[in-house]
Formats: sequence, C-alpha cells, structure tokens
Amino acid sequence: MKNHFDPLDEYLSKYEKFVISTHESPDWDGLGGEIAMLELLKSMGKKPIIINSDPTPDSFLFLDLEHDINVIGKDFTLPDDITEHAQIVLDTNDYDNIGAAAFNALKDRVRDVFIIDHHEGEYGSGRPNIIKAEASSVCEIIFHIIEHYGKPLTLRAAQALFAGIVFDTGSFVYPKTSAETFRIAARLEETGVTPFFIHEQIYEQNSLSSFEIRGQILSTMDVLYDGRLIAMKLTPEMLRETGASFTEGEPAINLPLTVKGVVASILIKQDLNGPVKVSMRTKGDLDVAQIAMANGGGGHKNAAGYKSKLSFEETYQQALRNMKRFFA
Ligand SMILES: [Mn+2]
Repeated sequence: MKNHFDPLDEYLSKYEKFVISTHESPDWDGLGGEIAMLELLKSMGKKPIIINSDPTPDSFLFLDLEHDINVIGKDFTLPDDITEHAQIVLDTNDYDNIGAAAFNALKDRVRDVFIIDHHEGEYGSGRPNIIKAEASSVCEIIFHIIEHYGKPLTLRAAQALFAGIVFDTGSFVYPKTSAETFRIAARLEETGVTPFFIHEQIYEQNSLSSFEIRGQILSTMDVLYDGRLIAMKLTPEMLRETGASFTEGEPAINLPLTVKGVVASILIKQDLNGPVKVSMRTKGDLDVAQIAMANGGGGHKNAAGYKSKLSFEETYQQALRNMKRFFA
C-alpha cells in the first residue's frame, strides 16, 4: 500500500542539500515547522538551510538562538552551492507565496520544490507534496514526519512544534483541533515542553506601545444598531503619538467580536503615509467579502477589506453606509 510519506521518502533520498522556506510574513506555525524540519534533516545527515523572504518576529527568536533562520536581503547572501539545493516549502501550497524576495532568488536555482501544507487549495498538486487539509497545523504534519523517520525529538524541535500548534489552533480551540492534536501536544509536553512558557512567548511579549495604540483605537468606538456593529478608527496621528507600528494596531479589529451581541466590527485605518483602508469582521452569514470586492478589495465571508481613495472621514462614512445592509 502506498504510504503518504512515500513522496517525501523519495525526495529526501534524491538530494543531500535542502533549502527550507515558509510563506511571507512568517507565523509561528511556519517558523516552528522550519526549525523542526531543520533538526530532522540534520539528524538524517542532510545539509539543510532555512531561507525566508520576511524577518522573523522578535518574540520567536528564543527558538533561533543559533541564527539558523536566514532572511533574504538581511545580512544574508545565497550560498555558492545554492543550485545543488532542493527546496521544501512549509505552511503554504502556493510556491509564489514564499514572498517575492525568496521566490525571485530561488525559483530558477533550486533543483526541485516539495510542498508540506495544511491549507485548502490546488496550488501544490503539480509538485511532490504532503498536503493534509485536515491537519490543525503544518507542525502537526511535521511531528508525524519525525515519527515516521523514527528520529528523536530535541527540546528545541518540540518547543517549535508546540508553539506552531498553539498558534494555529488558537490554543487548541479552532475547528481543526482534533484528538490527534491533543495526543501530539501530550507527547511534546512529555519531551519537556512547558505549555505556559510557550504561551508567554507567543501572547505576552507585546510592547507597551501596542497596548497604548489599542487603548486609543478602542476610545474611538462607535456602538451602532443596538450594539450589533462596532466601528473604530486607527489614524496616523495615533501611531505618531504612541510610537506603535501599524501592524500592532491592526489586530484591534478582532476585539469587538468578543462582546456578546456584536456581530460586526469595522476598523478604518491608515499607516503613516499609507492609503486609507477598511477592515471588516463579521459573524455568521454577514458576508463582507462582497463589500470588499465591490470596492476593489478581497477576503473571506467573515473577514475582508479594501483600500479607499476617499479621505479618512469620507471612507468612514462610506464604510458605515456599506454595513447598513446587514441591519436595516
Ligand atoms: Mn499553518
């Protein structure tokens, strides 16, 4: 019977040198998977190197004290023997999604590309791959790969995998969290992982300015339609005043939906010198993807956005008019 690790067995036996990459704006699942994959390949006597397009978030760096994660354009030049490497792409099945910097530097140089992923979509089907859409995270798949090769888990790899799983499952609650996810978590804990330590690294390393910008955004809240819609603003002035980055402010869009009865949240936002943008989040059947697309943007049914050509205040008023359809 064909084992679903067969394509990987074949790939790993064909090459000696590997480039491991994850998607642009890397997250804990992609980065954790890279560290675990790096350790696995080393234990097999292979020569792996990690190359990403975008910088690693500071909070992840405790898992990379060895500086194994290389970022194109950041004190890193491709090794001379790059054309002898085969690539392994984690946490996306769309090769383009490794980011323009890595894609342009590697696409014509690496010998082959192997995809390991857990997202829906067909992009990976033309390449050798392990794609398990039912897996909670790519780290869950990589745990099974390490088991398949009978290699021991290092504490670093176990922490990296645990962090990726915690992140991608929203701390073991999102829909793809399964009994298998918990079994793997138990095994990782037995290897020496301290769950609370990982939680602290992922969720309790925010800057004071990120807390201050959140306070400022919340202070703009407009509660509409009997508390079913909350609208908020993130302005360049707030960024200047708090010193927070735009990306530290953006997650505030999710806070209103934690309030009972709120079914929609919108955030009108603008980075220093950036365009005015609209973000929309909803629950249930309220489809904001159609609003985003009608305004030149995109997204999913419950999470979508677009860039506006209007002024900040005009955009705010227009966004409120667009949401009216759900509440009239
Ligand atoms: Mn993932």
